[in-house]
Amino acid sequence: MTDAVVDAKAACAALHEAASLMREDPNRSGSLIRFGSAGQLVLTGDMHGNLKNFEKLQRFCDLERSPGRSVILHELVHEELHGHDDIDYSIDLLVRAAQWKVAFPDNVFFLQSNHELAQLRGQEITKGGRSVLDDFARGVELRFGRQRDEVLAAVNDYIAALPLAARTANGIFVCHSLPDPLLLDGFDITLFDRIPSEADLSPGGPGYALVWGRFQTPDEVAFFAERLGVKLFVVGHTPQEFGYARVGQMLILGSDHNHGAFLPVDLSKDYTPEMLEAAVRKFVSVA
Ligand SMILES: [Mn+2]
Repeated sequence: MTDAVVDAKAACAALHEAASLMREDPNRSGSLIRFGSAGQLVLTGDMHGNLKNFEKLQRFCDLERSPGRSVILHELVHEELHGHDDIDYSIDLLVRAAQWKVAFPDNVFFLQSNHELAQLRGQEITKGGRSVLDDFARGVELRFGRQRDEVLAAVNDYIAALPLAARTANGIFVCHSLPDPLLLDGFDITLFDRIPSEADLSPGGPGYALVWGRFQTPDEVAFFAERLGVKLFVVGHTPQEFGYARVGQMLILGSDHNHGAFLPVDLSKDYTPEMLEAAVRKFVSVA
């Protein structure tokens, strides 16, 4: 079993430091991070507190010895709970991911997701009849006791600093999801040129639509790719029982369970959707 982070001061420091690194990221403009055409970029889907897959990802990335490799993570919070007494300890993953960012600021990146955004906005999501906000706060309280509120505030600082998307020189656009089909046409793509406002991230706003959308067809994905001038999308959000699925030019990854997957992308290579799909790796293949 992995050691939890129990020092509230250290946890808050890591979250705040990760937040300032994200705000000051030299690769960032507005709410978009840009990657050039050198090195490898490792993409993931929803993690939802899965420390086991996170540790495998850290071993695979081996950033100590692989300065040319970068990794993008999203939707780290709100673990799926099974029994009534099950505790959401996804704060552990969030803090450890923040510490990873602090250790490798030029290699570790995060994106906004609907669960992180719901945590920031205090917006209830019910999973299996339970309140994810209450469950998360309970886990934070069990870990940090009376420092609970300080840690929750640091979590909010971290979430507020998250960029919305990443774009690579070889035409891959990475975000948590895409807007619902009916919103693709009128979607305000200048969103990516600015730091998202509160309105952008509220219901009816484009940032909100981006992280909550689902059910696009291959034609709708192609239409949106054309609007953004990209070739491929890599997203998470829609649960993937077998780790991934491809919808035309969009690959959906799920990284939060034993059949979870991730995707190492060679930034110097030109990918077809089929090549991208063939590059998917399962966490079970990582020792
Ligand atoms: Mn999601």
